[in-house]
Amino acid sequence: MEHDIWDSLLLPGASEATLSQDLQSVLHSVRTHLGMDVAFISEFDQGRRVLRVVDAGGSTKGPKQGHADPEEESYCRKIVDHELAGRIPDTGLNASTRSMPVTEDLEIGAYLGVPLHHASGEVFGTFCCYRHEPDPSLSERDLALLRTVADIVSRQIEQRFRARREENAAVARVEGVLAQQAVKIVYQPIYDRSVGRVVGYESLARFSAEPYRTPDVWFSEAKRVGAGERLEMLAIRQALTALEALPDGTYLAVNVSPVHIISGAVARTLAGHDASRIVLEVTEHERVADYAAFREAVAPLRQRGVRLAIDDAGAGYATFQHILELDIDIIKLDISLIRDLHLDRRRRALTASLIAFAETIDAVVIAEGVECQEELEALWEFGVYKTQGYHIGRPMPLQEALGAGLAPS
Ligand code: G
Ligand code: MN
Repeated sequence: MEHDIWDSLLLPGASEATLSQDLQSVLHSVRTHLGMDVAFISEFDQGRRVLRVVDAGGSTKGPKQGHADPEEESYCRKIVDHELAGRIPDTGLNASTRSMPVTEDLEIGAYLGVPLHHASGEVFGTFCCYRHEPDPSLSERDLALLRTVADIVSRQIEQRFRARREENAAVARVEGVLAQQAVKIVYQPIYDRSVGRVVGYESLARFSAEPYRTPDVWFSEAKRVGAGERLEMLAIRQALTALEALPDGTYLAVNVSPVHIISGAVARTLAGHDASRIVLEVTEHERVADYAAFREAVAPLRQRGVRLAIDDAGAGYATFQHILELDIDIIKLDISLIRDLHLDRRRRALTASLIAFAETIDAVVIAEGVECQEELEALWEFGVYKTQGYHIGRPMPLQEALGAGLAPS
């Protein structure tokens, strides 16, 4: 099995260091139950039999974790190959163990050992214990017990390996995207009917890497493997490259997670850009653990002219906490509120409330996800003239977005 996975699962401080502890406690129970001196789990690795987890009851005499011997000279290999029985009550009475150097080296008097299998049936190591003195009472029942425990342990190890392999694959996928900068940015226009033109563009990340996955899947995977900040900053850096090309009087909106504002990463990424043309969209899905810290981090940005928008307002998961806690410039009404607005009294009622709320706190309202003329007109009736959505313009590559003639009827 993979070397590095073993290391990462067993290393103290690793997220799953408990595998070592779990196995250690199983070894301890079995060893004391059977009256043995040493119990261990071994792995066959490139011709060697490596002791991955050892319990010797604190005795300094036993082999240490990591101890390796040539596979061919080990009891483990011979047991797996059926050259040795799994139960050896007295190694001095057994013709092959008597002549093996390891018998003397490790002072093995009595021995019990069984293979560890993958789910596929393939053997990857052994579960063994031994005693310095012979033990004529060692029975087939003892061996059967060891076999049962070994099966449980095999499954446990395999499950942890699978989880770690998946995590490693996720890390590799995300690192691949970061290394290749495989993020494309599309720009979706925000049209303001009251001035009759596009006033801003929301930048949205798109990932071409295989297998195709939506941006939210990429961002949440990156977050899971601890690369959330790097991926978000990559997307923002890429988005910012368009700022110069965008028409005068328009702004660029970027999506950010509050944690990266708090960490200072956003401020560093925005440095050197015209802050007055940047809007930070903070979604309501992402909790802010510490609003005071957020306000503190965002204050210098706002002083430089950056505007703050609350994204997805009115969505099911929105708690309104951001709107209540933060000094915001823009409220973006979520697509779920806009959908069939013209047909739905409840949606209109909540929209009206949010608009009234926005007026009270001097925030601008933008409606997102407008997909048809009826929704657009329903918004106009509320006096919401800043709109975004497929009906106005799809997210597009920069050149296309710049060239799009947008004049909704
Ligand atoms: O959470 P946020 O508002 O940042 O996400 C915007 C997402 O919604 C983008 O992925 C964008 O492509 C998508 N989007 C933009 N306009 C529309 C629309 O009119 N309809 C739908 N279904 N999706 C939209
Ligand atoms: Mn957004």
